[in-house]
Amino acid sequence: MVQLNNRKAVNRHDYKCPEFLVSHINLFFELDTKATKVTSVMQVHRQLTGAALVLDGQQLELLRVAVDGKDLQCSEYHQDNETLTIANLPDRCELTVVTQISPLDNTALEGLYLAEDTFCTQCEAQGFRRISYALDRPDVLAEYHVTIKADAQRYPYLLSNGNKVAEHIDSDGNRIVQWHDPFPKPCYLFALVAGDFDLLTEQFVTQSGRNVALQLFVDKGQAAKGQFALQALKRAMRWDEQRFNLEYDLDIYMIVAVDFFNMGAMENKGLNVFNSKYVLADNNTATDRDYYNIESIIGHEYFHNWTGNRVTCRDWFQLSLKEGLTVFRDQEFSADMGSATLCRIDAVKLIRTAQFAEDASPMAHPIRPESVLEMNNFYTVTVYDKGAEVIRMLQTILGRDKFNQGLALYLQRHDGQAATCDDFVQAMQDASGKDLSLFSRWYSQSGTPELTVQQQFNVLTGQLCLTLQQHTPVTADQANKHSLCIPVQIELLLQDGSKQTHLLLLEQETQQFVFDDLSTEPVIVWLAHFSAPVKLHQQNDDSTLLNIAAHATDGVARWDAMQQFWNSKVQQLVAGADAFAILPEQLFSLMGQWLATPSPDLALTAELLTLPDFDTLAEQYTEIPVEAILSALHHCNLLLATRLQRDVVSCYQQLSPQPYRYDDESAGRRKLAAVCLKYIALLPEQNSDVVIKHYEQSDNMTDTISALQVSQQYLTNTFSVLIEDFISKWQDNVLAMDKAFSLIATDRSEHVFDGIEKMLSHPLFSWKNPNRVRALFSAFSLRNPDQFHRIDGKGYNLLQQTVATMDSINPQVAARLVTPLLSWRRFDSDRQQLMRNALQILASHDSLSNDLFEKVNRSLN
Ligand code: B3K
Ligand code: ZN
Repeated sequence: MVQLNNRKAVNRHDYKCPEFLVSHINLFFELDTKATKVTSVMQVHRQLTGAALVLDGQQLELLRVAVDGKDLQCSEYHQDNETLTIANLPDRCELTVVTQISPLDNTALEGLYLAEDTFCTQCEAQGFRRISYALDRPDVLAEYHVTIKADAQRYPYLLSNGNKVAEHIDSDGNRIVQWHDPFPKPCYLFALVAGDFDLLTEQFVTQSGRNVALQLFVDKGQAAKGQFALQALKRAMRWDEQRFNLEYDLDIYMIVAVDFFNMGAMENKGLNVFNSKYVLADNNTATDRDYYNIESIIGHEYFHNWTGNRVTCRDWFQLSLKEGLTVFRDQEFSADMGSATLCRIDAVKLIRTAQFAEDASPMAHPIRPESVLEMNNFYTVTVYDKGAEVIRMLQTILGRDKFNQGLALYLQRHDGQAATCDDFVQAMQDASGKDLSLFSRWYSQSGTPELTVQQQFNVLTGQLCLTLQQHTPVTADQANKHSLCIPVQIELLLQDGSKQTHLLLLEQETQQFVFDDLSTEPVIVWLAHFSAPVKLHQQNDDSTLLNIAAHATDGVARWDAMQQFWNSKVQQLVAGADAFAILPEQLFSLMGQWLATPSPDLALTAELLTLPDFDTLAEQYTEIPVEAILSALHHCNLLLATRLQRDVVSCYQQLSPQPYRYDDESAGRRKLAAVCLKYIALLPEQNSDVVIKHYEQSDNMTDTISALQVSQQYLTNTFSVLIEDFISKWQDNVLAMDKAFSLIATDRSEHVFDGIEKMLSHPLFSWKNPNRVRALFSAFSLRNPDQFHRIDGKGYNLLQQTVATMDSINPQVAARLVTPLLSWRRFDSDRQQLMRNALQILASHDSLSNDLFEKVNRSLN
């Protein structure tokens, strides 16, 4: 344990088996907004002779403790702010603990809280200890019986995990419902919901012929908006059977949508709780992106039923065991449901921006962290998305069949258990017969490996020699780095039009790979499909990259070649080159062709025509040249708009809107139209009419938002008119208003500060609702580099004040919001000073949460 000002960080290597286990828990909830009484009756079994039982508990009022029915006196136990300790327990006993809590005052949204009028829980990672005293650790698995009592009229639905076993209304008008979950689970998977909802139902017949009742609970009046999510659930259930032979196990699967939620959703056994943003959708209010996210998150939580719930984590350091694997599974699901190319491009973008940035930040950590103060700080893009890349690399190395066998073995071996990442790799190794000891370093080493590749071709012998070299720069958390096992997929494009794909397994620092009998020197597509989460340094020149972008079979490789092309161009511009001089004619003619005859995958064409964003470009630099990148981006976009004017306009005209449907083809059409609209808006002539028409003719949220985004970026006056119209139309719809909040917060002009200020007094804004706060402030700090990184520090101050306000309300949200300030070392000295000042102000606050303390402290020291 490391002491940080009396705060206790926990280290992975300090894991100890539990001293006691709990086989059964009976919970009785008497719900009341301010004084909920929780009676917990646990069957406790000693594992270690002599040990005292130490239960976790926070912000609980203790009413009673009894052992085998006999009340304990105060002197027979010890209570502090975080624990309840009872010594001298028999080896087996029934322990009763009665506590009282106030859900109404729980603004942290951890434990039992009120989401407007709905009682709702969030227990992962350590929220259960805010409900009752418990062994709040994932390796203590118990069978739960839950009884809920609440006013029958106000709370027609009283839900918990598993199967409903009884329901009645007592003489006082209270509804009493009992639930039993036959699958032992850790307390982080416990859930309770009480409220009044509209209920959507469906049936699912599993592959073995069992009937499962599907129930989706949404706010009153919102039933029609739940249909898409419910159908997505059925698709996910079928897909998991077909792809991994995994079937659902209970007779009922419930999902509840609430508007107050700290993250996307939670996979509680049989009773998922979702942020309503990832459930509610119809064509008027949801964008194509919203539909995509809903399907993917519905899938993600469902897939956790096996990877997370049936087999859970031994300790929280193993989080990627369930999260990396489940993200991989949801990515595979999305790829099968729609455009696999677009899914992969999305995943790669996230790694290249947020994950690489995290590796370069003070919060750098391996996918299996080593030391943690606040667990909630480690639900990161590294644990989740790099974790998913590690799983994907395993599939690439082993092949899909062996990988599937490995997963089946892992689930069979550890069903009903709390496992480790090592257990997972072991199962993969045993099923495939491949030694994975070197590969497992991906779990313990943090940082972004850099790969330098070179090719040499001997015209006389037809021999191609590839030299690959790896190097992982030091990170904030780890000084020594080692070579990793990196699967490098390549595609050789030969001059006769034929293609070869090869998988190179780089296991040493430097390695050579030789290919014989080639008639001519091939063009090489490196790291095809982004086969490893690494930065690539390669020698391909402009013309080669544009050739790959034009001719590679794989859409991801084509897109990636364009990304590499623009990365190198922006570097040249930042170094002082002139855009007119460095953008080759080949580029304009290629982009012109794409506009003239877009490929059948219109969304891919849209991606090919779009420059990398600020964050992607910034990752090339140790010290990020903010103004130079923004200005390079602007110049390139402007030049493209001017040079491609005719093609853009005619492409846009061919994409005339059709009645809205959410499917791949029409979503691609809208995406390409939006890209064209952006270039049209950038043209020197006054093009606001086209944008206004796009807005006015729109019958769906996607086109509406495209018109708003484009005008907000390039046509300020038009934006003012359109956003006013949008707000008056949607002023009563929170999810649509979140989009307005984000648009206002990404205004590139200094008016953004007034805009944000004004929105803070909008009737729908609430500091207590994470969706509202994120819609304004994450949008501002993550997607408005012009104003966030202002050289006068106004952007940093705004974020600092927001984080300070949030920390006393909801520490988890505050700690997420602070992230962009942590990387102050990546900026010039003026900005460094300003960002550090902002962090120091935060550090000086008296009652900083552990969440914020850990991040600020890591960044400043
Ligand atoms: N397992 C939850 C995340 C819990 C976050 C706790 N701060 C959602 C998910 O990954 O599916
Ligand atoms: Zn998850």
